[in-house]
Parts: sequence; structure tokens; C-alpha cells
Amino acid sequence: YSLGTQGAIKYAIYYSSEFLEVETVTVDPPKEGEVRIKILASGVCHTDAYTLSGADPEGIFPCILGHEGCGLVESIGPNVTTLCPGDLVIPLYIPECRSCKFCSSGKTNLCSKVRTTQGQGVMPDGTTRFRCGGQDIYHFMGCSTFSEYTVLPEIAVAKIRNDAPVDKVCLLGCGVTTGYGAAINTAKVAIFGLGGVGLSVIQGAKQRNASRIIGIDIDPGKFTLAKQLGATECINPKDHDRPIQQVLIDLTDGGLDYTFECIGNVQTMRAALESCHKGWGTSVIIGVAPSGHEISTRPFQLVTGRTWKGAAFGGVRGRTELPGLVDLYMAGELKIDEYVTHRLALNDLNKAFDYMHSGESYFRQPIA
Ligand code: NAD
Ligand code: AHE
Ligand code: ZN
Repeated sequence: YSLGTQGAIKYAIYYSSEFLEVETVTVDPPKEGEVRIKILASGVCHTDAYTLSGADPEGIFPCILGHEGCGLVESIGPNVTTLCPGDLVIPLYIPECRSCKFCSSGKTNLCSKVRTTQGQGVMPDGTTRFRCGGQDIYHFMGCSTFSEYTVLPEIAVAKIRNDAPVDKVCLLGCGVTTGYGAAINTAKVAIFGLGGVGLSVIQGAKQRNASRIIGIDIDPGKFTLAKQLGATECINPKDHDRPIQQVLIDLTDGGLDYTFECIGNVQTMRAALESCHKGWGTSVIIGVAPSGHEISTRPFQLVTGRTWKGAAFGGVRGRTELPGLVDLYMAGELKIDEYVTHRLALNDLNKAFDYMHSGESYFRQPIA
């Protein structure tokens, strides 16, 4: 490929009606404050499947899906000061502008600088950088990593060390960071759902010295790796004839300090809240529930001191904190290799979704 910045033709993939198709897409050069990235590897996340299903109110088509990638900066637009061609980077669906109300608050990672246009599938100037057959193609979650090239605002790109293996650290672009970052220093925790996100909560809890880490899943095939990564015990709700919250309350002398819902099911969200200890237990919603589904519980659960909250991207500020997570991985303190089950070429992307849906894939499939 020509790596010049003058509108080179790049190959990419975009969603068209019912399945993903590989198409030749023109990826425009980066404009002011933007960078063009050569994507080297990308994972497949359930949130891609959620949007592909048509259930995401923010799904705009045709678009290029993918938001869990890693690649090299290929070219930079005017006034980009923090990135250079050749930098190894991870695209961020939650940017970090360091100046908006949210970034300045120090209370959240939910930067608002480009959130409106990102949700509309376009760059901050309101236009798209992708075209195919004369038609505009939309961006997805500001990342569109199922493409050999993509364009992002500088504020939505985390620069990482150049010796990191791209087919592993791409998973820090979403699932691993989401779980690992959400864990906090606490004693007794339970994790509902032992996919890539839940397993990463387990790793985070272990690293923060949780005394008891209980993994919950209806698929006992998930228990071996969960224990290897730090779960002290695993429970299959199907093995019990009582609601899982009752099982957990009895097992933990009144309930957990923290619970994490990593499934995306409003029933297990309720169970996770109600498994918390009276007076101080906190439940964190991480799973993305289908559009239109709503959570409920008896208000008494909150009156009696439980807290219900949620987290996106593990509360992690990407530009500041992702380089440190890459260092942890390189030092062997954060496991990622264990999550990789398949390596597929971009042309086989539909197979990656099939593996994910069938459960054949434990976690995500980097697309080399
Ligand atoms: P996954 O499908 O790999 O894992 C989910 C696990 O839940 C599976 O092991 C499954 O067997 C188990 N499960 C299903 N129903 C269950 C039930 N009733 N009780 C117990 N276990 C049950 O998914 P994942 O990749 O780990 O992602 C989990 C969720 O997190 C998804 O909804 C995804 O969209 C969401 N997500 C959220 C964020 C965020 O920033 N908040 C980021 C990434 C992913
Ligand atoms: N558009 C969806 C929202 C889905 C959602 O909650 N996304 C998470 C990341 S999931 C990654 O796999 C997120 O970052 N949310 C914060 C934000 O600002 O979008 C819907 O249902 O409307
Ligand atoms: Zn994701």
C-alpha cells in the first residue's frame, strides 16, 4: 500500500445489511488534530455483536465495526503534538482530552469532548473518513478497528511501548481493561459471568488482595481458567435450587462487599445487587444489556445501604493509564495470552463472530 497521506486506497470491512463484508474502502488522510492508524490486530467484543444485531440505539449503518485494536500511527494531521508516525497505539472509545468538565473533575473517565459526534458515527468535524463506492461509511465507537486503516482524534489514542505484542495488547482496548480497571481494594467479591471481562475483574481483585473471589457462571467450563487467574471458588447457579443471591448470602455471612455483573442480563444485575452485604455492599454493572431492558429491585435493597453503580472501560483514563497496563502485561503481572483462542485473518471476520456466539471461543479473537 501507499503510506502517503493523499487519499490512498485501503482495504477495510464494513457492515452491510445482515453480515460483515470485506470491501475496498478509501480511508481519507487525517485532518487537523487527527491521526491515521494502520491496524495490526483487533479483538471481537460482544458489544460489536450487539451493535451488529441492530439492537444498539446508536448503531448507524453502513459502518466499520471493531473497537479493541492495536496498530501503528501511519500519518498525522496538522497540530498533532503528542503522536508521531511509527508510534504503537491503542485506539480509545473513551478519549481523554484532559480539559472537558468530566476530565477536569478527576471523578470519572467519561471524557465528553467528542462523545456526541462519536455517537453519530462521524469525526469531531461532523464528517467521515471512510468511503466505499461513492457512499460515506460511518465510524463505530470512534474506533472502527476492523479496517486495515482507521482515523481517530489525537485525544482518543493511547501511545504504548513499541515492543508490546499487538495480538495480545489489543485486548487492552476493551475487555481486559474493562474488568481489570473496575476491581477495587476490597475483601469479599463475587463476579457474575466469567468471560473475558469477568476474568479480568478476577485478576484485578487478586492483584488488590481480595480475600475471597467468587466466580459465578452457568457454564462450568469457565471455572478452570477462573481459578487459575485468581478465583478462590466458583459456583454454577444451576447446581442450586435457591436463587443465587440467597446462596451467596449464606456462603458469605451476610453478603459480598462488592459484586460485578459481567454478563449484560438484567436478572443477574438484580441478583448481583441483592448478593451485596447490608449496610455497605456495592454492585457494579459492567455488562451491556439489550436495548429496552430495564433493571429493578425492591427499593428496600438500597434503603438498607447497598449501592448500585456502573463502569465503562473499567473507569480507566486511556492515554494516562493504558501504558501502565501494557507494562504490567510485559512484566507478567497481568495475564492476557490465556484469553486468546483463535487467530483469524480479516477476511474470516464473520467466523470470529460465529465462534463468539457458539461459545467455541472463550474470549476474543485477534484478527491478524
Ligand atoms: P462473555 O459472553 O464472554 O461472558 C459472559 C459470561 O456470562 C459467559 O461465560 C456466560 O456463560 C455467562 N452467563 C451467561 N448467562 C449467565 C447467567 N444467567 N448466570 C451466570 N452466568 C451467565 O462476555 P464478555 O466479553 O466477558 O462481556 C461481558 C459483558 O460486558 C457484555 O455484555 C459486553 O457487551 C460488556 N462489556 C461492557 C464494557 C463496559 O465498558 N461496560 C466493556 C466491554 C464489554
Ligand atoms: N450505544 C450503547 C452503549 C453501549 C455501552 O454501554 N458502551 C460502553 C462500552 S461497551 C464496550 O464493549 C461505554 O463505554 N459506555 C459509555 C458511553 O459513553 O458510551 C447503547 O446501548 O446505547
Ligand atoms: Zn468492547
